[in-house]
Amino acid sequence: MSATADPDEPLLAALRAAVGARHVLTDPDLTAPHETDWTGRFTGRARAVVRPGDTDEVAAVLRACAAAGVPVVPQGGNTGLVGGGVPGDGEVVISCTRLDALDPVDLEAAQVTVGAGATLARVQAHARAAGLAFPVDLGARDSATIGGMVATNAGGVRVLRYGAMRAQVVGIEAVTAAGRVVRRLSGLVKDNAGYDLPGLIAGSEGTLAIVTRVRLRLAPAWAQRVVALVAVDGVAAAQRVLAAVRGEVAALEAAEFMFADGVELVCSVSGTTPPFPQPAPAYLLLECADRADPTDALAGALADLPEVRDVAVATDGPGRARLWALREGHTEAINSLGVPIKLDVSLPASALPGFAERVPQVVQAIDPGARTVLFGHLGDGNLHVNVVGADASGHAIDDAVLRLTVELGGSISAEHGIGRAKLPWMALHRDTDDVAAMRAIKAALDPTGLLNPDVLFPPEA
Ligand code: FAD
Ligand code: 2HG
Ligand code: ZN
Repeated sequence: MSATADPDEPLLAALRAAVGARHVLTDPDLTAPHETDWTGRFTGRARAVVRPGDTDEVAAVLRACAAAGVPVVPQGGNTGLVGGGVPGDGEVVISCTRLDALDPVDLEAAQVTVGAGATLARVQAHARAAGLAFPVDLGARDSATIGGMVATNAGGVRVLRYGAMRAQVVGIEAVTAAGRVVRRLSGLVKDNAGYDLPGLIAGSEGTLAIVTRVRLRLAPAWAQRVVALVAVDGVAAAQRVLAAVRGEVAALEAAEFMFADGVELVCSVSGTTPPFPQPAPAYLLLECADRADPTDALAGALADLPEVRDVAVATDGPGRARLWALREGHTEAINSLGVPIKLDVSLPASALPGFAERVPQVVQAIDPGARTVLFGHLGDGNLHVNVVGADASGHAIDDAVLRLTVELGGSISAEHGIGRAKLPWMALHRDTDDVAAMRAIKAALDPTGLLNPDVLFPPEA
């Protein structure tokens, strides 16, 4: 009896030739971590996971996959929360984590060029060592990569001062589906010669090109920081406090919101002490950073505000980290309860309190046993809706929450993207001509649908 030839072998051989045999993974034990997303809600099967080491290898991998007619899924740290970086059925996953070189910081320009696979934490440390700062920050900093963050236009906790990821991108090097390299890394801050391809690739969720290097804008490394946890009655009270602080303290760089139940969950999962002897209904976490100590300015802005029930302040590193852990611990604490339904929405400021009140009711009406945890980036009008204890394979809760969001004038994705998670609701939020324009751009850059074909665009009717 003759052995049946593996139909994937010609492609695998081409991939091995492109990146070296040890960077083509097919053993299920090795591919598994690349096949399921961080939440556990999205999972699939990769034909192989390849780990190119430079831009030419990325181009060679794309050419090999194009020749075999096998689509690819770019992946960074696999911390995305909408299933956009994991395979569906049989794609080749291109893991970008080996593209992690860091160029020296350009002090005159306050910029740095880094590999797409460098983690956020490494880039932050690299900038810090040169006396500057990379200002985007988020809880997944030890795993999330710059390429993934550009591809999702990640937000994080400092958007209100510095903007999201796209605002930090001065230039990009990326490989298109045809294996062509689009490169704009000169660092020119002003360059209006034609379409802004880096701006377009930012937020494209791996559907237009594979990002290989990024030129980033850096910010001052502030010497002094203060964090305040402000106990309040709810969203509207937190908004009034934020408006007062924002108007007075230019050094404000984060304004995060949490409800009491989320904070209790974090404390019980992490075994930490609650922030105040008496819990408050909600909390606003504020951070200010400046050259001179911003504590007095923050205290002055908070003094006499009737909405402030209590305040805990920290200026030293460990104290600030303890307060931040209450906010950053939410995602992990929620995952410890089971596979969550996660929706990250943004709303007009005026609609935020009503939305926060109605969402748990909307969820309860569908599944009385489900638990809704709300928190988010108040300064950006961005709430994270997490539902646990519900059937995460169904879509009724996603549908109801996203419909409520759009009805109130909000966006179905504030920062995590559409991925695979929100395909059915794209047309709810973006009108037909918008989607048609996006599809035309996709078709121009990726005519055969090689790059992340099941992400961002719902299948055409
Ligand atoms: P992946 O998850 O690997 O991929 C994400 C998307 O980018 C996929 O569509 C993938 O195909 C594409 N992609 C990845 N690399 C490339 C590349 N080189 N070229 C082209 N496309 C690529 N997000 C926020 O916005 N704000 C937050 O505050 C935040 N906090 C988080 C906290 C925790 C604890 C966790 C687990 C996640 C959090 N996230 C947050 C989500 C996540 O960290 C971000 O979406 C991040 O940008 C993903 O980076 P990654 O390298 O893990 O990308
Ligand atoms: C955050 O802001 C992240 O912490 C994750 O965007 C949100 O877990 C979530 O839903
Ligand atoms: Zn967030």
